[in-house]
Amino acid sequence: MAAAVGHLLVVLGCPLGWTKHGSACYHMSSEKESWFHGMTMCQIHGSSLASVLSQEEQNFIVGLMKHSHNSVVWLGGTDWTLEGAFVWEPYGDKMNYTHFGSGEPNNGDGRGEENCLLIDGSSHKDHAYVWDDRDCDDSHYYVCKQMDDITGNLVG
Ligand SMILES: [Ca+2]
Ligand SMILES: [Ca+2]
Repeated sequence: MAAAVGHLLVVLGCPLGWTKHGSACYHMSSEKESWFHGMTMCQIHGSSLASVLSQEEQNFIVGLMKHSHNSVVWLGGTDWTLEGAFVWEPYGDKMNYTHFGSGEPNNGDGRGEENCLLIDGSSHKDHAYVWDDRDCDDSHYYVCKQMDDITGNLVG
């Protein structure tokens, strides 16, 4: 039994509580945090708030959200450096793939600034799991992504 478990861990290659997909491991939080505290918790665990680099990865993240029943989840994007220009933190990687909802990002549309990225699968966005910029201080569940290689974001 122990051998079987050991073999399983080697095959999956991710810490307990993380899910392997492609060359990365993902962890869905069990608590709501601000964007900043979510990023900090991911970094304590050797990861970052997740980037979503393709439709295929978007589909995977949506699957994780449905599995955990978390309909609104922080991702690792901000437009902190240049308003309206979202990048993947913490390295400022360019977003080639995006999945923003209609009219987003809108920077709050006059209700106060919105600089942090999330996926919204709630009724607020017709359960469409589209991206939206929100107030970074809001509390939401979040998803961490740990790359096999720390430069994975840059090459991947
Ligand atoms: Ca903004
Ligand atoms: Ca918005």
